Amino acid sequence: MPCTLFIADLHLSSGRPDITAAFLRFMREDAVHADALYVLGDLFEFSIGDDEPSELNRQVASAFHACSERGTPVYFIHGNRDFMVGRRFARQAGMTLLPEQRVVDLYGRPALIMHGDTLCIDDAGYQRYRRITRWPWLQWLFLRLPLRFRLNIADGIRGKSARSKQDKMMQVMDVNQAEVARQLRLNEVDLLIHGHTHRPGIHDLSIDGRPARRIVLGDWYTQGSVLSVSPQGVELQSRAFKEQP
Ligand code: LP5
Ligand code: MN
Repeated sequence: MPCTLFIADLHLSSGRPDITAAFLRFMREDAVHADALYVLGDLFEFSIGDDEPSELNRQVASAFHACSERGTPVYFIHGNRDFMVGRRFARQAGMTLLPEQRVVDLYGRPALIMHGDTLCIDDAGYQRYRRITRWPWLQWLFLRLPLRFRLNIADGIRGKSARSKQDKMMQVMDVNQAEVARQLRLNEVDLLIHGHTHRPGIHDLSIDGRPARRIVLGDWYTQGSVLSVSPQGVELQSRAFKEQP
């Protein structure tokens, strides 16, 4: 049966080989049979530039490349943790970098896809930080720093972010419903697919009296989370991690 797959928030890192193994298995066993694979951000725990020599980056690029070679195109939207993934990695992975949001056609039904962090507009501190770190000249400068410096800066931001999250209410870190409705109206769609909040679910909404749907992908901390969309409908699936021998 034809299907299009969506994943997000894998947070791949060298410290979690179990997640990497589950991801590579998903690429070999599932992704290659799909019409397309969309990665909606936070594939990596963090990224400090494509020039980082890492075995993990090489493995991921090669898995994506093999998938697209076998006929399944791979599309990537940046998350708040891997927005420094650039054109060089995309080329190595044979994947297409998409802008931060995009309307795609899913078997005749248009859907708006994004990472989801831009919907969390009540998190003012984060939105300010986000705007600053997207300045092209700041990224240009950052990429010219030695890798060790960049790693230190990333560690600093990660620490500050983790501390500031402790003081934020869960509601502030979730999507703003008015912003969800605004985006659905603006893009003239009734389906929104995103990740980021790590609160998987399928939410049926009513926008101006018309039915709409918001699908949230789950993270890959304890199991895989995959959205499969086919002409028959949508299914939010999980993939158990294999027991370590
Ligand atoms: O991802 P999650 O759920 O843990 O938290 C996010 C928000 N936090 C972040 C920070 C990232 O996790 C850090 C990733 C590091 C990437 C590499 C750095 C490359 C830098 C390149 C610069 C050009 O996204 C968190 C949200 C939460 O989601 C829920 O939505 O609340 O946001 C914060 O906690 C942010 C704080 O509110 C503010 C942090 C200020 C940091 C100040 C650093 C100054 C910038 C300097 C730039 C060089
Ligand atoms: Mn995120």
